[in-house]
Formats: sequence, structure tokens, C-alpha cells
Amino acid sequence: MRSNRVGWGVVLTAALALAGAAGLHSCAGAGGGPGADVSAIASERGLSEADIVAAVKTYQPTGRFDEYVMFASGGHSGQVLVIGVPSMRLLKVIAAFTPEPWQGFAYGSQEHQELMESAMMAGHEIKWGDTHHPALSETDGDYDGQFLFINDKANPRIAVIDLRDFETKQILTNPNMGTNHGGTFVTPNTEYVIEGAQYSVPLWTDYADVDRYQEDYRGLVTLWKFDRARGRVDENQSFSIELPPYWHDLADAGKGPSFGWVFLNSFNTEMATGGIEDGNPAFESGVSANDMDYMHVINWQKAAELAAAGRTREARGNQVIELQTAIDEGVLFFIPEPKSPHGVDVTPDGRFLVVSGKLDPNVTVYSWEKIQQAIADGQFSGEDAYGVPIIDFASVIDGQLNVGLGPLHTQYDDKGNAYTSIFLDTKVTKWSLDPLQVLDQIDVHYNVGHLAAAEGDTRTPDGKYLVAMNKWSIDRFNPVGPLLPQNFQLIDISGDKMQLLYDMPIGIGEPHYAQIVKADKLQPFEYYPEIGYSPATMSASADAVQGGEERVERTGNQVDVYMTSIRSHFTPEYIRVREGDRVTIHITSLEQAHDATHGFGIAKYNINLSLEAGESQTVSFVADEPGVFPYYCTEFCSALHLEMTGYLLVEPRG
Ligand code: CUK
Ligand code: CUA
Repeated sequence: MRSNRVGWGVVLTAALALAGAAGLHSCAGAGGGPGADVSAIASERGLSEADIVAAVKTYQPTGRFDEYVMFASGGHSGQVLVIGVPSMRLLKVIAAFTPEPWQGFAYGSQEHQELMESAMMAGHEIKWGDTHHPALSETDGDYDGQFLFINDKANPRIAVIDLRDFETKQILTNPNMGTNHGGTFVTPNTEYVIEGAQYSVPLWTDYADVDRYQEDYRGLVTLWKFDRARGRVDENQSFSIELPPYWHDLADAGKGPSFGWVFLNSFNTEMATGGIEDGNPAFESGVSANDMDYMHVINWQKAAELAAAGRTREARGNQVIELQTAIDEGVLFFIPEPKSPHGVDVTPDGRFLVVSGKLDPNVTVYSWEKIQQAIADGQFSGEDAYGVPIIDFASVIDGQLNVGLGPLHTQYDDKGNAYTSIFLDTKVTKWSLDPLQVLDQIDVHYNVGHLAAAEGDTRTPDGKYLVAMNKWSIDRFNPVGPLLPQNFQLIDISGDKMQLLYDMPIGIGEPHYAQIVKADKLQPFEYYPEIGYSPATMSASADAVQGGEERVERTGNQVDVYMTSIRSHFTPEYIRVREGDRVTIHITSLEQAHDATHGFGIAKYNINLSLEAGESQTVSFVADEPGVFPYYCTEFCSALHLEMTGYLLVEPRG
């Protein structure tokens, strides 16, 4: 331990040099001044030289913004985390699939109720999601900062988030998947949002027992057509491609020379059906028996032409290109990939694909040029049981490199280097693509899953920062009982040697993937552009209430309340109804000041809205419980915030 606490003169000089470079004054030597304090504080806290450098690289003084913003999946919280990089400050949790009271997401607002109803599956209103892979919208292969998509693995769904207000606008359900995993990924101009299934289920029949697995179960990939002008997916122009009943994993879209293609990993090409309770090999071993599975190479441009030409068959209301059509029309090819493959990551220039097999210590680098040539020449080494042509493995690989035990996912920097997460060795390996060689390794803590690099999935990654998204934290933080947070570790990748800078515990769910965008690409609203704006439609609301127009209207049992909120009162302050009335409150915030948010919570009715400046929302409920129920503003909006209140009076029926 002592050897950590070295070289105070050097450390101090380094820290002050950095401070000087930042244009700050230093007062070294002035007793009790900042200079003298750094050394004393560091010594007292037992900080090493590397610790101080890490602190100086990540600390943001109050009011200073981060250079990057990371959008991370919130795992089985069903949400999205927004984090500043390099400070690793949590900026927001975006309600994606799961009700969230601070944002008033699905706590009584009619707009959110409609969204939740559109997101129902199998007749259930679903109150959680398992978010894995966020994807920022792209223009010409570069993040454009406009939209974010994310999958719900558990209930095969996709959320569309508008980055003008960081709110979920649309949730798409996929009736032909059991779960998803190969999503979301976008094509380079966000033409399509890709969703690949994971565990195969019956496609053309509603029910089939597992003894019909090979006949009736099917894999699937769906391409959701994004309408950027509307900020919504157009379901009518979306389509799917039927795949053999393998289990599908991660995907990536080609770019540059590989534009127009999607690459989708698979496992369980064994088509193992488990059943450990009947003495069969467990799924665990059955699905990982083969040395090779198949990377699916999919021509999405050709598939889109087929779908537009009606070469589809309907399954549960969605258009599906049948497997035989995909084979006949040259939409689908396989390439063997070792072993229990997980990530497939296209290089920034679109010329190579990197695949990691969880049970193979190598990354395998495939050459798009060679793949294209093999397809053009019709050079196949065979076909699978369903007739899909298989491209010869050896003829299309550029090389393999031993990066460590259990490689999962790969990211890229601006210097032609790749970074692969090594799950079993719990490391990150930095390697170069040309020549193929390992350059550096760093320990992470512990069991790393995905990595996210600054601008990492664009055609021009920035390098600089890499975040290791670790599954276990064990001894990194204060103990909080047997359920521990996940651990994001920020790594500086600007130099030859990687340096660990910062640990950020994630105590809300297990995040999987994240994307990191240059902060200045985001142009969010400071407040809604006009008073009476509906986030659900991103336009003026027909139900907006202007100041002076507040009123209560009754038609039979229907009571419509037209309400406004402004510091520090609601108008009206009394809502008088009778037991059994349907009450609809149209409420508009008259604020146009930055950060002037009001909440609207009604006691005991499970209602809470968040009304950002200018926002208009509607809440509708049956006053089924008689009594007196205060309502109040749930955001501390002003000195007289506690006074921002009123009463819902529900008179008992005689
Ligand atoms: S998966 Cu979680 S570590 Cu869903 Cu992208 Cu690899
Ligand atoms: Cu408005 Cu508190």
C-alpha cells in the first residue's frame, strides 16, 4: 500500500500543471493556499499519483457541462440512463417501458395510458421491460442526436424516444417474437430500426409443442421503418424475415462498403430443446455443443424491395418474407462463426466485422470484401438444414486474434484500434486491426459485459473514453445487502496505456449496452415551444387551457376540468364532483421559464403528473371513492410551493 503513496512533489506539480493549463491560478507555497492543500488532502486520503490524475481528468466544477452524454440501458428497470462523461454524473432516468412517478409517466395521464395500452402484450398491461441495446438515430453513419431507440428483451418491444424532450413517444410490440435481443440497431440513415428475436417460438401457428420444434418454431428479424419527419416508426412499411429456429443474438448494420446489409449472430444451431427434468442435456450444454454457429448476412435493401412488392405472407398482422423467398432472392446467407458467438461489431470503415465467441479466446475478423466476393461468385461450402447457403469460413476471414477468455463485445477508437470486453478474464483487451495484434490489457471489476466508446458506433469514433459495463461489483462499494449494484468503469483510452478513471455504481437494474454521443449534438428543448404543447403529439394540444379560460363543464356524469398551473397556484382550487362521475382534467402549465416544473398529484387516486413549462396533459379517472382528497404540486417550484394545492371533493351518492 505504501508504494502507492509516492512522489508528492511530482503529483503536486502534475496537478498544478493541469490546473495551470485549465487557466486556473495556483498558489503553491502560500501556506494554507490551494497548492499546499492538494498535497495534504491527497496524503490524508491515501491517494496515489494515478488517483489524482484520474480525479483531475473527471472532476467537473459546478456549472461545467460534460463533453459527452452516455445513453445506457437500464436493464430490467425498463428505463434508459443518461450519464455525463467524463464526470459519470447521472443526469436523468428516462421512463422508457416502466411507469415512473417523477416524470409522471403512466400515473394517470391519458396520453401515457394510451401509450401503455398500445404496448400491451398477450392481453397484459406490462409494467416492466428488460432494456438491452440503445441506438441513437444516425445520419450518414453518424449520430445525429435526434432520436433514441431501445429494445425490451423480455416482452419483444421497441421504444422510440424523442431527444427534444427525452420522452418515449411510441412503443412497438412484435407479435411474432417470443423475446428479442438483436435490437436495437439502426441502419446508417435510420432507414430501419433492427430487431432480432432471441428464443424461437412458433411463427405460422399459434401453438406447437416442442416436439414440433424444427417444423414449427422459427427465428425472426424485423426491420421497423422509421419516419423521421413524424418521429415515429411506420408499422405499415415495416416487415420481418423468417429465419430457421436457431436462437438469434446481437446484430449490427453495415456501413460504407457494407451499407445495405445487416449482420446477425445466432447460437443454438443445434436446435437443442433442453428438458433437464426429463434427463435431456440442459439448454446450457445442448445449445453450445457445436464448434460453429452461423452469422446471418442479410441484404436489407433487397428485402425491402421484396416487401414493397408484396412478396410477403402475413403473420399476426405483420408482413413476413418467408425463409424460402429470402433464400431464393439472395437475401440471406450464413457464415460459420466460433463458438457460442455473442457480439458482432462492424468496423467504423465498414470493411470488417468482428465476432466474439464466448467459448473461444479469439476474436474473428471477417472481411466484407471477401464475403461480397463469395456471394457474387456463388461460392458456397454447403447449406444448412433449411437450404440457406453457407459461405466457407476460411475463405472470408481476415484473421483471428487471441484476446483472452470469454470475449463478448468490441468497440473502436479513432486510431484503428479495437477494444474487446473479456468476460471470464474480467479485462478489456486493446488490439489493432492492422496488423492484428494485442496492444494493451486492463483489469476491470468485475465480469465485464458491453463496452461503450465515445461516438463508438459511428463512422468516426472519437477515442478518448471507454466505459466498461460490469455485471458484478462485489467489493467496489459500500455494502448494501445481497443485491449489489452493477459497476460502470470509465477508462481513458487517449494514450497507449489504458487508465481506469472512475467507478459509477448503477443501483436500478442491470444495464447492457450504451452509446456515447458528443454533447453538442443534442439540442433538447429548454421548455415546450408554446403554452399548451402536448408531448404526445409534439404539437399544440387541442385541449390546451390558456390563462383566464379555466372552467369546469359538466355533461351528465362527465365532468371536464380546464385547469392551469403557474407559480404558485392551480386554477381552479376546488374540483367538486359526485361519486361515480368520470372526471377529466385538462391541465396546462402557463410557465415559460427554464426548469419551472410543476407536479400534479391527487391523494389516494394513484395520480401524478409532471408538467414541464408549457406542457399540456390530460388525466381522466372515475371518482369511485367519496371523500375529500387534497391535490398538490409535487415539485418544489417556489417559496410558496406548499401552498400550491387544492381539493378534490367527491360527494357521496345519496
Ligand atoms: S447482451 Cu448483455 S452483456 Cu443483451 Cu448485448 Cu452482451
Ligand atoms: Cu408548483 Cu410546487
